[in-house]
Amino acid sequence: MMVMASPPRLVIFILALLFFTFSTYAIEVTFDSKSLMLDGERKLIISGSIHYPRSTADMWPDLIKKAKEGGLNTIETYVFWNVHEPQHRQYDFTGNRDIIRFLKTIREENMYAILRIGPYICGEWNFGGFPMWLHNLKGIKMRTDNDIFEIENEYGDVMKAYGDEGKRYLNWCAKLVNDLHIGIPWIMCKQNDSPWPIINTCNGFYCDQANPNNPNYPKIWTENWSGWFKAWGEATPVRSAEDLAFAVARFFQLDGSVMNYYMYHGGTNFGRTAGGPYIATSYDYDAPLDEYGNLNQPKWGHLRQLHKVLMSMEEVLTHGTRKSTDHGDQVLETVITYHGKCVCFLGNANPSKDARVMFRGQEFIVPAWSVTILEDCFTEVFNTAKVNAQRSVMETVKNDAEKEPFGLKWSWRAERLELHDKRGKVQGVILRAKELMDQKFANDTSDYLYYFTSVHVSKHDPIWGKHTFLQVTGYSGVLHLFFNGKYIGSKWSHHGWDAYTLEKKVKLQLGRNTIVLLSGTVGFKNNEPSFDEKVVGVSHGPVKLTRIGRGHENITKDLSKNEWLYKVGLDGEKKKLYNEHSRKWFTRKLPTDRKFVWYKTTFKAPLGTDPVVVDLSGLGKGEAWVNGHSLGRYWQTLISSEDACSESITCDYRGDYWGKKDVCRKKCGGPTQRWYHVPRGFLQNDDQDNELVLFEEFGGNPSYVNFRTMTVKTACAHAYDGGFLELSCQGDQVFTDIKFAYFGETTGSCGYFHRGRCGATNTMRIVRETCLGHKSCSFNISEDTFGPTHCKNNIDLRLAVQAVCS
Ligand SMILES: *[C@@H]1O[C@H](CO)[C@@H](O)[C@H](O)[C@H]1NC(C)=O
Ligand SMILES: *[C@@H]1O[C@H](CO)[C@@H](O)[C@H](O)[C@H]1NC(C)=O
Ligand SMILES: *[C@@H]1O[C@H](CO)[C@@H](O)[C@H](O)[C@H]1NC(C)=O
Ligand SMILES: CC(=O)N[C@H]1CO[C@H](CO)[C@@H](O)[C@@H]1O
Repeated sequence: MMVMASPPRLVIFILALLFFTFSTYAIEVTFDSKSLMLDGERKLIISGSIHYPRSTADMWPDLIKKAKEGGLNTIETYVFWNVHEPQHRQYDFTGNRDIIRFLKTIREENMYAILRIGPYICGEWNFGGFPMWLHNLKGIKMRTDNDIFEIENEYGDVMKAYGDEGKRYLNWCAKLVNDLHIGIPWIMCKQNDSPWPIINTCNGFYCDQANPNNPNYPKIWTENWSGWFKAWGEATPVRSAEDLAFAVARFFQLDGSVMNYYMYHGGTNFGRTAGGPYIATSYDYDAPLDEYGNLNQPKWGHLRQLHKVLMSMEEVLTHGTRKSTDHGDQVLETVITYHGKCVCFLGNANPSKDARVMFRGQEFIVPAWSVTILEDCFTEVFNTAKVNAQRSVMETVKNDAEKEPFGLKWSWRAERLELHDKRGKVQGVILRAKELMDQKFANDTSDYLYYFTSVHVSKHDPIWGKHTFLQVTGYSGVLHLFFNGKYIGSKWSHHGWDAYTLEKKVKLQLGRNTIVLLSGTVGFKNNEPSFDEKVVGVSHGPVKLTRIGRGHENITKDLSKNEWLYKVGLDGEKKKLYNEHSRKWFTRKLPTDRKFVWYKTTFKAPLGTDPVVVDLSGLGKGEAWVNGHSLGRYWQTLISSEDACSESITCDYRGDYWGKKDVCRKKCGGPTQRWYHVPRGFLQNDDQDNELVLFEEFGGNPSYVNFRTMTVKTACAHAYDGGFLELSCQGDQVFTDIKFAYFGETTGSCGYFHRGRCGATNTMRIVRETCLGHKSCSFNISEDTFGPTHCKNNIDLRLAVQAVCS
């Protein structure tokens, strides 16, 4: 089941298009209905989102290079306010927050950049990119006509909820940015009423049917959702290469000229940057580049071929005149002509029926839910449903630098929980209030906030008795409960945003009884109207003691207006246990299944250049650090439901991706994430020891933890006659075996290919000769290459290959 009930990735609003030239000189960016123009020259913009804080600075050159090789000419990113100004007036542009270095890296590849300046950003990013201190400024009302709050972004979908003030504010924003005269166009996503000259643009899985609100605007697709994000307790979403290519080809068929993949590289929500709440640490997004920066094949390669075809037609697509003819049954032909040149698209949006289209005297078979592109309105050069790119099967490989991969030696320390002392006192209190506070008041410097109170009970008190319960209602996150110095229970919100009530029987004592609530957030909300005002923590409560009376009537004492004391964060966080070497850690009696424990171990970095991951199986919930860098939160015990995945190995790409395409999900019935990215930039080189520290909140066993690398072990293809196939291994690996190779009639899929009745008998020998011992190899797929197949004319000739890399 799809779990995010909140609207998908919402919205957008103002975004500046900032184009960097190859030289240091700026260029002028203008537009009309057909395209953007850079210094007067029409351009197709094929862009992809890569968010700089979701990778490390040393990964940027490779990611951007792979994006360029993948056929993009532009990289898009948000600007993340809360990473740059975590505390009021304290700025940070170091490490992976160095946006200028990121933009320079883009320029070094001779690519353009689109900058979405925010300040609000949706992006499954903590609190929509707003620093929490902003919310706590006196008199502020966010995202509306309010003097303290300034500028806006991604507003279209939520504006209505702000009434007239919302509209006034929208116009104020538009005027503000226009008055800056910076020489580049401004755009607002999903803002159908954007005021001139701010271009409204579309976000979605498909944007072919969306049109700008002014005939003089180009058609821009700012967020083409290349996949989807993961949340704790959910399975892994998958969007097929065929469907994504279909959406892109349709968009360019129907007047599109600027398109951006959201995401091209999703990356990782390091530290506590994930929003949601309950957005997972991996932000892989099933994007063309995977979380670690590997090619996600066949998506990357299939789209690359499409981009090459589109770019080869740039002149006609950006200048030409379009004429579309409806063939019925959702089949649409579009002819685009310019100065005697011609490009044609045959689109079949029927989700189940292949189409035979007669076009200029030729018959074309256009598979269901696909687009065929004809280079000169005659030769088919691409069909979105025919994937010629390799399918890579990623596998983890054990750490060759460790002699005993499962023999990590652990030491540990218990978290020093803050409970009342004998006299009822607590240390480190930052606030006393006669109310239950929303956790946001603490400015989000830690996931954890303590709430303390105490109750005096006398013999005559109506709640004094044996059958007394403590009930606490919390919102959005995790709660641990302590009574009279003892842990009595935990509970958490199901999806992250819902309320939950924890009820536990307690043993009252005469005199003082102490109550401690330890509330933990798992990312703050990042979307929907007034998301910044949603309750977090034990806020409204109530917190009450209830005794069940003799006649089963309940006697209740509401503690919500008691005096409450507040303390932020864990003791281990304050002592920086994730990055210090002076304190004592224990090596004996390693505890397992114990709450609130810190674990530490050392390991050697795996050799080579393949991405490094750590397997956190066996643990509960918490946060992990390597050499002081946070890898993010982990949550191994929140299991996704069994029934959200398809039974079959392949998922049908046909039909609208959203909603019913839940069948494409993977990894149901297990933890949402098993492998956590350890960027090589966090590791010490050579033979030096690296340190892994875990804070385990729920209880688990670290003995299963191990480090691995992620690489391509199997490369498969099922490519079409007339196409071109390139097979590659990753890093330093080469092809060492060919398990299957046949050109002719072939069926099945990777790992399960079968020969049909006819085919070229030399295929295996030719593939072996070409590929074995090489990092990559390529073929023109035809009888010229593999020899005669003796297949009848009505058989689709395909090359099926399964190769092994090592
Ligand atoms: C949170 O930030 C606000 C605004 O900067 C500040 O006034 C307030 O004192 C901070 N609260 C805490 C608990 O640090
Ligand atoms: C009394 O409280 C108990 C424990 O919360 C609850 O299960 C029960 O429904 C309550 N009874 C009444 C009559 O409200
Ligand atoms: C594929 O064919 C093209 C032209 O037909 C040729 O230039 C190219 O070298 C061939 N590639 C391979 C790998 O055979
Ligand atoms: C999920 C979503 O927002 N889909 C949208 C994608 O774009 C099309 C066309 O603009 C909309 O109709 C969909 O609602």
